[in-house]
Amino acid sequence: SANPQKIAILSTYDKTGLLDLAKGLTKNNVRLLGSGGTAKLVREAGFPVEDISAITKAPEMLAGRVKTLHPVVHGGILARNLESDEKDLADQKIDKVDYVVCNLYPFKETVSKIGVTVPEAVEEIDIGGVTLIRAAAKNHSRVTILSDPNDYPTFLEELEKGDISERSRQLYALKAFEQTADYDTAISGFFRSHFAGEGLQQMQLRYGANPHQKSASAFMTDRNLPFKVCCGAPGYINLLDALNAWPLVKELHAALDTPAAASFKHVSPAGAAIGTPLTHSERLVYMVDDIDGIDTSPLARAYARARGADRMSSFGDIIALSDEVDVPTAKIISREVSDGVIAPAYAKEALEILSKKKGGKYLVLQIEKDYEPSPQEFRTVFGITLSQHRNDAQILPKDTFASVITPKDAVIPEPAARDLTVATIALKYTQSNSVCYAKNGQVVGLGAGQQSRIHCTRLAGDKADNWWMRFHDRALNIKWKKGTKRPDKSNAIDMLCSGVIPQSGIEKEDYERNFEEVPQPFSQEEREAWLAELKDVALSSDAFFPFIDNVFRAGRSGVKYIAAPLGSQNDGAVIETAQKLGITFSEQHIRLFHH
Ligand code: 93A
Repeated sequence: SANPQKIAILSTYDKTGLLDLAKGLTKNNVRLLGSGGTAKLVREAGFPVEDISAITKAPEMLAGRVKTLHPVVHGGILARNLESDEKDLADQKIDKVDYVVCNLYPFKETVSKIGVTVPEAVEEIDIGGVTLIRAAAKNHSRVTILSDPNDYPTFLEELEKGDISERSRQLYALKAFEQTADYDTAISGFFRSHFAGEGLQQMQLRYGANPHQKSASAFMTDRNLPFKVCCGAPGYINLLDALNAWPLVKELHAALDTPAAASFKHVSPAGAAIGTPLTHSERLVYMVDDIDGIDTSPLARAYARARGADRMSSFGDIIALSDEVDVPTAKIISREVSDGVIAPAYAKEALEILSKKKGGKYLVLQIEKDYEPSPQEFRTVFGITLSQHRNDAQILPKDTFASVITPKDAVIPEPAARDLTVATIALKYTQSNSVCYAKNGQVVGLGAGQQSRIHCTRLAGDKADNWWMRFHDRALNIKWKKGTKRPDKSNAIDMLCSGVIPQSGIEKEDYERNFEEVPQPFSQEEREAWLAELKDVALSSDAFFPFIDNVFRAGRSGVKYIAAPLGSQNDGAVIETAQKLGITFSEQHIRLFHH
């Protein structure tokens, strides 16, 4: 007929608003068909409704597992206004369905209960309802899908005025697919936690960022995790560190063709380096003078440098190593306070050394060397999903520092290009704002996570100064009291070198008991004279310098090369200041904020 009676299928678990809806539909001359419980409720309220089983001529079966799964139902929903579809319906005596009202068994609520079994959860997996919703949403050009009781009133208002607009049908269809996607995510999450195997596709973590943030995990939906746990059990922050540190060293090795290492804390590097040869005093300052085989292990040297840059910050680090871990590297790690290491491979003997650390609880992760994450990344913050293309920009010495701005025609020498590369790649994995000073193939000062750029530049500069003071004869020749531990030595050296020696009381006693012979504090003159020897430092900034103060501060810590993005109103003044200080300034074309 030209204007047949419209048909609605009702099948709801949550029966909120159902009777008002039935009333409105009936008033608008819509024929109602309902699944068992839904039809019963509507009928008992006095509205005309037929059982779906009466239409399908098939009873609900398998204790409700099959209620609405039938060609009469789905043919009626999925049919288009096409001649061929109309013919199929006529042949099978099927009426077109215009409205589908459905919401699903409460799977999420069920699995959130403590101690729920797999069979209990499985019974709550809605199949027929999801099929109703998906079929109606697919055919939204003709059919309206109401999957949220909150939408009933506006739906009825629109129905009163005539029919449901295309725009509304689209929005209802969108909501429907968001709901079924969310529903399936909950099911796959439950199955993953029960069937995937711990440590393969997913891993339970003791807690999140803090011990009271229980229920924490790491997982992938499309493959197994690209790392395995060889020893220990990772925490949430361990993984944040490891999964930032690994790409840093991978990238550093690729860019400079030398084994690389990083020492991470709180999701920023404390140090990062490639394995350039070590001088005698570097071995002393980095406390690796007695490590056998370090001369023939670039990886061990890289970690010695990464750990040595800022020993205070590296205390309890997560280490990333670009290559198979050898015995010299494992030996350095074994006697430092550290939380864990991530590397693509471990020599047997090296793994044995690491597995004994921390009473056998030291975290050892092995990562697939060739693992590439998908280009789009997602996170949620305060319930909102943020998505972005991963920062897969490549930092290479040849193209990134090619644009020397001042002095005109200056060429950046190879060691400086190397150091700028180290600094810039380190920044790519450092919480912003960030500024990094580098020399000898390693970070020597890094300022991370400061809201003000000059504070980064100062913090990093002060760290570079402190690093350099540690090479002063007085720091190298400290007479330690026997039995002084490495962290206590590092702390005392830090106080001496940064000039914060306690003047009195028990704090002074605490400082002095480390020494056989208490070293003289550095005078202002001694300090200035020694710092004047710090030269040829490279500096990189993750974004442009807004003011010239940054260049002044850099100049005070021996900076000779700067790579930074341009784009500030003060670019001209920044470049001019570099020029006046004899600093080579090159444009680093990519901004590198990281959070
Ligand atoms: O077990 S089911 O997956 N099999 C079905 O064929 C089916 N059709 C609808 N569950 C099915 N439903 C669901 O039943 C709906 O999604 C709704 O949540 C519930 C409504 O059942 P009743 O009308 O008997 O209260």
